[in-house]
Amino acid sequence: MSADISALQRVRLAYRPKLPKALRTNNIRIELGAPTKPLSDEEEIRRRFPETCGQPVATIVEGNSDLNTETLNVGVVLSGGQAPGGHNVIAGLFDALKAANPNSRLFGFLKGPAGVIKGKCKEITAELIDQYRNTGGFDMIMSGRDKIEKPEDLAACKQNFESMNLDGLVIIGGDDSNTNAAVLAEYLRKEKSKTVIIGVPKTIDGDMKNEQIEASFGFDTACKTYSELVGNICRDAMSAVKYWHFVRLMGRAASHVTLECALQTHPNVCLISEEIQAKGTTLAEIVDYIVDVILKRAAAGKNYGVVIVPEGLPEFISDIKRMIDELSTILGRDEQYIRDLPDQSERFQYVTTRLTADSAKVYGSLPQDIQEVLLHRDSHGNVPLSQVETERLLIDLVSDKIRFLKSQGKTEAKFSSLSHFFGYEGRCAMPSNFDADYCYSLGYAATQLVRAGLTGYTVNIRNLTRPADEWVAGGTPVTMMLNMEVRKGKAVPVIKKALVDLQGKPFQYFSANRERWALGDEYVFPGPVQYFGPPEVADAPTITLQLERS
Ligand code: FBP
Repeated sequence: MSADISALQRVRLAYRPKLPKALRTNNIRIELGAPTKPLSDEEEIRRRFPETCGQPVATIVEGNSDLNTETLNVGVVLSGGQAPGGHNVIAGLFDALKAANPNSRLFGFLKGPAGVIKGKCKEITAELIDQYRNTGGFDMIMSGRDKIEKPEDLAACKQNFESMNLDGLVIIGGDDSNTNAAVLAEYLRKEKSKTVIIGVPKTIDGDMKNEQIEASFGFDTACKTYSELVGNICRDAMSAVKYWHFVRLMGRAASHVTLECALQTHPNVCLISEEIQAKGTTLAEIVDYIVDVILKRAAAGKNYGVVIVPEGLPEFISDIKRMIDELSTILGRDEQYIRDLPDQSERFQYVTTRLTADSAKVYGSLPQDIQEVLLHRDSHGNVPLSQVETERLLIDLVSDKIRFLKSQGKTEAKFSSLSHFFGYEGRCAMPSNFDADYCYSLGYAATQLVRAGLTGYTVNIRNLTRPADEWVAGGTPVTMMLNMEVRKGKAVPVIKKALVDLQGKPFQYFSANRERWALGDEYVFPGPVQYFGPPEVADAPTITLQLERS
């Protein structure tokens, strides 16, 4: 790491994250609730997780401590995409371990789950962690997207844990990585290993949430960072009065990030994939809707505006979704073969002859670069949506339509467009106070679950819209969040992704206001993340969380 640090980073290194009241004392115990059930597909999930399915919900409460105070060796790994606050989870883990027993040790596995399989790690010392407190990024131990899944990988992990005398491993990851944590926990239990596995809910996408897990960490900072940028663009649009800005926002399948940014900035158009899917809206209808807003604004003398779209959009447009699902099945069978074909035209030929006629037509209508991206899946079977330039596709289709309408003498709208993608800009931002506190608390609580010998749990902190003092920490059995889904053509157990709830308050608020935002210039400018100042500026959680919990 560079020896030069910014003035802000210097000050942030000294920031003391807030903890829930119960975690501020060493006199704590775990209270266990009633046995739990998987979300659905109970029989199949019980069959696959006989050792860990049905475990009770855990809550950390004050008093009568019976937690392990012996010396513990604990590992930590960062899995998947970066999210602001990862270093604070590790800081919380470290501080809690040392508070319980100063001889306990924490080891960071390097470059994600691959480091766990290969047994590559470094010890997290006080000197090391002190350089990373309250910083963004995952660079202290780095991340990766490998999956611990094959029998030989599971066996390698067990062996590494034995040789390190590891009492617990904390996997910081999203829905797929927490699912993976459950698989590893189940395997280790069956093998009578002493190592317990605890997951931490991470992802800027905001899609790992449920009754127990109110938010994934990183969503807060990422959305605030993107909202600052979208707000700045809104102001530029109304200053220059000559551009339509099309902004795609990261967030994978779910539209939580885009919805939060809309709530924070009030753009003229915001597409929510879940609504598009529910209504069965086609690509042509989406284009018609955007063109309609552009023409109405042009008629009012406003040849400018801002459109925001979620990166997951293509997977929610009915005909494109069908085509992607068919492609996934083909890739599940022949991925390597397709990869090895020498050029794009052969891949195109191979795929289109195996798709149904309708899907082949949809695939053929997409630009070549998008066709190529759609032939890839990550280790969890996800389409690499961050590389699909939906904003450009929409600009092309909207331009064509406006050109056509002009040729018919139906409009005189001027349409000049610019495209943006905000994704990687927000994933390593310096964590907001909310994420700094939340992540530190998650790490602190994860240590307590390890001390209690629990395995196959995702740590949770509830009551997040209240001051940190009133937050409640605990653990959710991962099997409670599982359902069966088809990935790469095979049914597998996975944590159900939380998509935008169209009956939920955040969407309802957006839906009630979007018409006004479309035609008026009702933009809001959130400005940059603030670390100092009144709590309503520096500590407030996202609007989504506030509305959901109100
Ligand atoms: P996680 O689900 O692992 O948290 O990743 C989130 C994300 O930022 C998505 O929003 C995005 O689609 C993806 O990662 C990009 O992946 P990559 O980092 O491999 O380019």
